[in-house]
Amino acid sequence: MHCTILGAPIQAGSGRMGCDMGPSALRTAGLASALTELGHTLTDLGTVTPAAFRTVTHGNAALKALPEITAWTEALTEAAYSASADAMPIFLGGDHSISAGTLAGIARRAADLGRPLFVLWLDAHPDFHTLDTTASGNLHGVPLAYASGQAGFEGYFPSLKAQVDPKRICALGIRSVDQAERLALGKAGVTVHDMRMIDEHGIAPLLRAFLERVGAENGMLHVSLDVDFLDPSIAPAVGTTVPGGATFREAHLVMEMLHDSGLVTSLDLVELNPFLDERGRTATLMVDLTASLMGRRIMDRPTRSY
Ligand code: Z70
Ligand code: MN
Ligand code: MN
Repeated sequence: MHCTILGAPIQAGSGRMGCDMGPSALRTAGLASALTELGHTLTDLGTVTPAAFRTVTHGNAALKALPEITAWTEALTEAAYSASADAMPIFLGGDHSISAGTLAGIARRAADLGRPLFVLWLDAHPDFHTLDTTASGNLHGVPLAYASGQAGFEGYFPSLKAQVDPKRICALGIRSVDQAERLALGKAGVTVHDMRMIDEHGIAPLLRAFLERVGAENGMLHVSLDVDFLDPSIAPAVGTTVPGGATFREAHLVMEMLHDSGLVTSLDLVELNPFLDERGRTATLMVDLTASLMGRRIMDRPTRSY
């Protein structure tokens, strides 16, 4: 497979500093060689440049860095659209606000190709706030709501050329949800597999059911991997740790199943804050998980088709 790597060093969406070092840490942890060792070719397109900042005011006084995030979203939408023309783009955050742009661009690509776009959101949080409902004002809490066309972004974020159908989103690993998000997710019809579901059923059947849907519709699949999907004991380098996350084995299993499905067409690696890491272990884990998604395996086995 041919991959393109794009750095999106945004940190203003997380409300603290450090995520701007994420792309650098992922490269240092050996992302490129992990991919080439698996036989993939890649082009590192470097760092995306945000559009010019506009002065904007919004009634929600809690909002942080709105001009900066909208400027990045504008540039990332274009970058994601271009990068998905003939390769699998891998977007290096940066906090999760990068996905406002990556999803908007990929959705436009999918619309061009006439294929349905599915999204697997691997995160402790659903990031389904609107500009009106976020209480923290941290815009890494809104990308999924924006890209799936929820109301309240008009006039602030770039208008969407194509949106993600909320019914084609599966959020997995969720364990921190605000009340406004809970209501909006239900209303929009997003599939949310929270930690209780994972504990009751196991992660594999939940993912398999989703992959079967993607395969049945010949869908494209965008995977958005937030560091805090993982348990903080194995992934300390994140500003918003939530206990009870995915284990090392669950996370690798998800990635291996994604690889076997052959369905993944784009990937976000987000929320890595290298300032909070312990000797690069979280960056290394994120690279290892990417390698599993791209075909690294313990033993050869027959692939499963969906
Ligand atoms: C909370 C908020 C969030 C990521 C934390 C948390 C949002 N719902 N998103 N980490 N990636 O502040 O809106
Ligand atoms: Mn997130
Ligand atoms: Mn999160």
